[in-house]
Amino acid sequence: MRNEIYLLLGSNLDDREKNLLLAIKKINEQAGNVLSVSSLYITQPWGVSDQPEFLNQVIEIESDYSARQLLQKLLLIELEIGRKKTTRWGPRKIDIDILFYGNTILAERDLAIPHPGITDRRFTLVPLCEIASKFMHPQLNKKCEQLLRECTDLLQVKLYVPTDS
Ligand code: PH2
Ligand code: MG
Ligand code: MG
Repeated sequence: MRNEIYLLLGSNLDDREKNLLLAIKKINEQAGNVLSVSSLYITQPWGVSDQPEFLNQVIEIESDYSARQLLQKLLLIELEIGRKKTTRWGPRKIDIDILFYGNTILAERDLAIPHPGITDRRFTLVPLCEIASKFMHPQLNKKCEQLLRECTDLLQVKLYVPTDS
């Protein structure tokens, strides 16, 4: 059952590409079926500029878990990959954020869906639009492609071309 769950993956420590690949593998094993994946993007750090560039990617999954159960699974996967406690917006080996859970709207202390940062983050909107440009933001009632056109964030987002290994 496709329920249009979109996740943002990010990494800016150690082997970033490997961290994202491992996250996708673990998500597919433990959280839900991975249905599609965007390209990888090299993105300028947002929020705290004095840190390494990120690799970001958006994926779509389907899952029988509720949004809250899914959050628990994703936090566990972050820990397994070796995420340490860090400062807000600081560097991290892996970050897995729920962007959309279908048309679900949730505003709780530890879980807000849709993710409140989507509209002002080019590093999220560019990979998101690659696989979900027609998806409608359930609170703003605008398609992702429109959110990208209206986004005023100027931080660079460049397609990442993986080297053979
Ligand atoms: N994540 C953050 C803070 N800043 N910047 C970029 N470019 N990409 C991220 O994934 C990112 C960030 C905290 O989650
Ligand atoms: Mg994040
Ligand atoms: Mg996070």
